[in-house]
Amino acid sequence: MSNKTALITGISGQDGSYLAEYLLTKGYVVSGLLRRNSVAENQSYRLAHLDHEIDTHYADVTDNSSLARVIETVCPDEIYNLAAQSHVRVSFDIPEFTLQTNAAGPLSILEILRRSGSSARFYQASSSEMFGNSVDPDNFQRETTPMHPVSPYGCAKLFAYHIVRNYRSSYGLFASNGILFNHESPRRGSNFVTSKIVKTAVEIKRGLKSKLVLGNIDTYRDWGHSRDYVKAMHLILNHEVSDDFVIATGQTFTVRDFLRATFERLDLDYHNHVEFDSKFNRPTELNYLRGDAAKARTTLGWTPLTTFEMLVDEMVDEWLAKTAK
Ligand code: F7E
Repeated sequence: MSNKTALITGISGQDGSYLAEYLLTKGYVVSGLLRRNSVAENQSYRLAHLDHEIDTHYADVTDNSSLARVIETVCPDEIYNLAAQSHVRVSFDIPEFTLQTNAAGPLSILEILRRSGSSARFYQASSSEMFGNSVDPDNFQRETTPMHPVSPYGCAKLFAYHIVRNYRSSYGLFASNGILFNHESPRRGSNFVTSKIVKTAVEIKRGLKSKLVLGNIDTYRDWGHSRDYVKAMHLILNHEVSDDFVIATGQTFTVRDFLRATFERLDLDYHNHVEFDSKFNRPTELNYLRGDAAKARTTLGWTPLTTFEMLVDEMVDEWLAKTAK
């Protein structure tokens, strides 16, 4: 068992909650940053079951003095920067906020570490959105694939990715990027497409709704499970050297495939319920994602355990249980 201390920014999110659980099983002391929110429950519902096991601090990655205070207080061995404005379409509506949080935020943490001489290891939640519509000739994206983001979210994440590499080479910080492809779970926010589909399909099954309104359902995504992906984050920070790794399943499916699988699981035909609204489209769309995680597999020994079908089943079962009378 470890006696290390981890600090997780974004601990109240999907990945933050799974990572906190995982690190606790490894014996870590776990602390996290919480942003102030007018509805406190929105900040804590994913963490309620860990209430007495973790330590949370009000702070914000856009508020440098609060970051410095928490880092000084917690004195972490490992920092996982999961805090972000994580919605790609919303990043077109609030591009400056997205940049402040997703790009300037990680830079602030790196600067605090550099100036204080801290030896904390730093993990940056980089994203497959950084690739944009760039694909290798064999139809995969990997660490060496050129990155040409197509959203403010992707552009901000690309800055963070590069500044991590820059602080690693310029100052010798242990700072690593996990380039994570889409990853879902029953804890996924309901404005992301998988969770929106599952939640609404279950409500249709229960007679609470009759239709599901979506945008472009012909894009391809490589969907894994958050629970598998947080293990990769830990392996990345516990590798001998800091480095960058693609984390993905290597399988790709369309949104339509996810829709069909979910509705079939509930004995429904999606054609009878799905409508299109262009308000869910993005000004530019990322059409195709399929990640090659060979480097993580061979270097870190990481492999995903959850298949597409298992993911759909788990999400559907959870929403059925939540809405059971
Ligand atoms: O969209 C299409 C949409 O919002 C997936 C984030 O975790 O993964 C995520 O970003 C696809 C897109 O995820 C709706 O146009 C259709 O093609 O679930 P999403 P995302 O944009 O891929 C990456 C790796 C991240 O880093 C991000 O933080 O589904 N789509 N209709 C829709 N999407 C949404 N949200 N809502 C719809 O109604």
